[in-house]
Amino acid sequence: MKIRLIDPAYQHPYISHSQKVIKNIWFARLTLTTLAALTPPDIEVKITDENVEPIDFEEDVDLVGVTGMIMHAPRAYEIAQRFRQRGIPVVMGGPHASSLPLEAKEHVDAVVIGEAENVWEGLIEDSKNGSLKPFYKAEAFCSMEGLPFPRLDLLRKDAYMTINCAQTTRGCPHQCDFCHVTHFFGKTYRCRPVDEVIEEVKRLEGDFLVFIDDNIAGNRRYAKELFTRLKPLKKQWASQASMTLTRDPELLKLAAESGCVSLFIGVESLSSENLKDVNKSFNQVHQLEEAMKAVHDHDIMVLAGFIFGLDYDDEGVFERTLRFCERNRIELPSFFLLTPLPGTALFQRIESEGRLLHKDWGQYNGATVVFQPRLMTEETLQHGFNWACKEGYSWGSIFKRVFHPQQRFFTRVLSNIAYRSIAQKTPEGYLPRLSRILQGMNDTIPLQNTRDLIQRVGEKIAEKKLLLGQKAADTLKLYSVYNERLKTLFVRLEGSIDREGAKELAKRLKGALDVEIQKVVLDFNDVRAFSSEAITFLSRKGFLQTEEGKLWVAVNIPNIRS
Ligand code: B12
Ligand code: SF4
Repeated sequence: MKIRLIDPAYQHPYISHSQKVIKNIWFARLTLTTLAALTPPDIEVKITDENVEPIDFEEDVDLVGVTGMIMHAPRAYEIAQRFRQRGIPVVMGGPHASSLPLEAKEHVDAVVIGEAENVWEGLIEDSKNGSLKPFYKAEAFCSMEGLPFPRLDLLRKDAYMTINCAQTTRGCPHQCDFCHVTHFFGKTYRCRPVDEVIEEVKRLEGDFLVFIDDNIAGNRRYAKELFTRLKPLKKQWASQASMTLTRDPELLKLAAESGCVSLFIGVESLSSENLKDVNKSFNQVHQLEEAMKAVHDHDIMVLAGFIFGLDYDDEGVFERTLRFCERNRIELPSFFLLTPLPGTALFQRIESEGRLLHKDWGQYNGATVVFQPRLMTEETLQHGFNWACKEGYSWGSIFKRVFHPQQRFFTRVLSNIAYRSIAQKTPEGYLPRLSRILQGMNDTIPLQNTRDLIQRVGEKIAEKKLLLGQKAADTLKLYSVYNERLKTLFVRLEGSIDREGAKELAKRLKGALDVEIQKVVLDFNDVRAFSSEAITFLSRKGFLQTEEGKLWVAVNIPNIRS
């Protein structure tokens, strides 16, 4: 019996990679090499990664297996159709088929839902007997003990940056709403026996490998043991980890000592509201800069992932994020558009809110807007994203990010050049007009004078002044979001406000005036102390009114202009 396993290429004018880019930065997933390793030895099994070689649709085979993420679905279905036209049965598995098995079944003969380890041999037997079942789903997750080593020998070694990939764990202890991993693996986080991983790594040629785990440090005890055992092998490795890794100095040190040279870390957003909204509050915004520094201090390169289009993102998010990357010298920023993947909590929510634009899976590629964002239009989100991709890999931005005292300067520069070649293909995008203005509306205004402040008690302003020794904040913080759909700027104020602060606020609001802004909502609820001059000034301007006993007011443009 002959089996051909196929990884479909994503065909897209600017997202698909050229052979040269694949050779510079790409590695093959372990999907098909793992399936091949699970195939009984008496069966001839071959792999085609369409990203690096064409598919032979005329090949004489008995069974075709196709994999695919969501965006690969249309191409996977086309491939299946070509083989089925010749009467060759096709089976499909992987993230897409596992999330939407009924849809997949319309295009193939059999669908494997979830992991293949416990069903693949049985499926092959059924195929031999001409009795393929429509669906195969293992009753439980497979054991991580005794997994066969992936058949890396079946890959075209010269086509990739490396074929040296291994997996130490499956799943993730976290459950971010947008992520497919927890949907696929449930709440499990399973670790392979360290001995087996070490044996596999020892067999890899060369001194560099990629651990394709979703979160290599999800179990700190396991990770510490693994890193300790890796040290004597003197390999260099790259992987993915959640930010929690950066909070354990011993773990980070061990990672570096065991050869970790780069980590993909999902930072996702600089807004704690966004992180909370997608169940990722364990990324703590106030610790982000420290976390990036901790990784750099260990000579580990940071590939930081950011998502645009989350519900609290306004037009300022693109520039704010890019400047964060430059300030923190993030070697390789990766920008993605929020993409509701079927099966995830995010998909359910966005679909139930009627915000999905379509279900053309080929466009669910992380670079195309496929849903209605909350605070901006689809067009603004797409343009802002395109702008960030291009601007992030402009020479100016690269220059700001790559110069720092850590080692691996040339690796940093070369990988930026490779990423730049991808980013350059992104269509032109513009920075939303309000972006810069919003930076000024998200700022801290220092207080000139903390004497004579009048304390705010509950919803009212107390008559008495702050008593000696009582503390008032010495800054006024502005937290602003612009809702492009409502054409309204919401400004939440926090801290204390004196006359100078009030004047500065008025100045910035005036500067923020844009034909598009129809309304400004100032929220004074978190202002703890006012100077009497500030109250007079704000009241005279019409900014400060109590409405239903609350200290907030909606200000229309003409009021601000005057
Ligand atoms: C390595 C990796 C990458 C590499 C891939 C390099 C490459 N050559 O493609 C990089 C980092 C570049 C990458 C990029 C992207 N990735 Co990725 N990636 C992974 C990761 C971490 C590991 C893949 C892997 O090797 N797994 C190990 C193998 C053994 O597991 P498996 O693939 O699931 O296969 C098992 C079963 O699914 C089943 N199976 C799978 N296929 C088939 C087929 C048949 C016939 C059968 C019988 C069984 C079967 O059997 C296998 C053994 O049990 C996965 C997460 C994960 N844990 O799988 C995400 C993952 C696959 N990626 C994902 C995404 C979204 C992307 C991007 C679209 C991100 C983006 N927005 O840009 C891009 C797309 C890249 C592209 N153009 O193809 C999502 C897919 C979700 C979805 N529903 O589509 C995942 C699940 C991660 C996530 N957080 O949600 N990725
Ligand atoms: S930490 Fe990363 S891998 Fe884990 S659930 Fe969140 S996004 Fe997915």
